[in-house]
Amino acid sequence: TQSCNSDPQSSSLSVDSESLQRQIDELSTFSDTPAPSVTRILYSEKDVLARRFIKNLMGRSGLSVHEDAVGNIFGRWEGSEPELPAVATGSHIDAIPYSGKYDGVVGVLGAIEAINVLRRSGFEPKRSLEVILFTSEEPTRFGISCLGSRLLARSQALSEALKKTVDGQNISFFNAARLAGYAKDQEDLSSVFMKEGHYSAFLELHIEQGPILEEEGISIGIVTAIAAPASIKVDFEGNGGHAGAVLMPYRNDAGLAAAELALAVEKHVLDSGSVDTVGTVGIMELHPGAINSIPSKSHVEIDTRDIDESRRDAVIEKVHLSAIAIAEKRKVELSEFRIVNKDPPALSDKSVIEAMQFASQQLNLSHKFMISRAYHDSCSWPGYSHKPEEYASIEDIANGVKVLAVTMGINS
Ligand code: HGY
Ligand code: MN
Ligand code: MN
Ligand code: MN
Repeated sequence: TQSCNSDPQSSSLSVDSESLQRQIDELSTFSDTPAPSVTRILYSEKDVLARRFIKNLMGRSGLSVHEDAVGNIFGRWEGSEPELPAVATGSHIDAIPYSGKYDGVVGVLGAIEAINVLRRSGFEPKRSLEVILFTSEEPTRFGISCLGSRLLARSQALSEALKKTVDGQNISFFNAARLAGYAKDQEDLSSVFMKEGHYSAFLELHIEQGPILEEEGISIGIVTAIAAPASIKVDFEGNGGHAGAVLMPYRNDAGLAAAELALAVEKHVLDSGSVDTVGTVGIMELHPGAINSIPSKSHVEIDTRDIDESRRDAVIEKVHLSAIAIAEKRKVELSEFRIVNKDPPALSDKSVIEAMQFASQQLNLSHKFMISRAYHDSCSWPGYSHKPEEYASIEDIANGVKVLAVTMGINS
């Protein structure tokens, strides 16, 4: 709903690109690996410092800040009609091992700057505007992606599962959260659950993480849908043994079962016949991990996605059958085949798509409707992401901030 006197005038919007770039660079220094790589794992010391940096910026932008029991952080600009559902925007600042400095970060720092842009333009929101930093969008530490936002979306299943969840060092989710200053003395996460209708709209500014906008010279990608992601954990167990003494006919090698399963994933994905089906084995661990010991255990994690949910589910089913067949053939035990998440594709709301399109037109920015193949998206080069070479120009980021500011203005 637009009303002339409260709409931000797109011609008068100015992004402080220099400060924004400085903030992106500074945030990237909170990392457990050397520059240009960024590694920022949930609830680590660097994550806590980075969160403090963000809360400080939110405060300086006049937002009132609060955190929930898992560390989702909310910065609120109260509207003139605060009882109306707010318009929210935000993203994540956790970074997978050896990644870059823009993924997620642009959607948090850019959102704070969009608030600054709106304030400088003299805009006064009717609905409240909120900037959200979501806890653990990346699955790195506890194996589940979008942890904070799933809880906000009232995932009872996740809330229960977290009571038994540990990281690779056997640190429980709740101990890790407490060390970071969250989940004080409660294991009940229902306080995180968001009331239905709490927000009227949610927007996210994100680098594209793919090559299309760069190749086509387009400023803004308007995401109409996000591909359906799924992840699976698999364990095989065999007898192990001495790499010299156990002769080949007597082996049941859990490592080779894992290797064969990885190739099966690739085969089933390619057999789908669509380039939109993708599958990756990004984790493969062998136990005990010695050159002269036959692997007695292997652990594989599979990420598979598609814009077509049923086609992706067919791949999952075939991978499961392959895991069973491989275990039988190699006489190892398939001790775990666990689907961690199997999400449907997400569709952007029509009103938000239209607002983003209107904003891009007002700002004279070229734009294109796109599907996000990563869980999120906007403009990067040359499509690198989840690695140190990830890059987006500050001009493109600033254009994204303007589109975000105008879209929030329209929606508030
Ligand atoms: O994996 C994803 O798509 C997201 O970047 N976490
Ligand atoms: Mn990511
Ligand atoms: Mn991201
Ligand atoms: Mn396992």
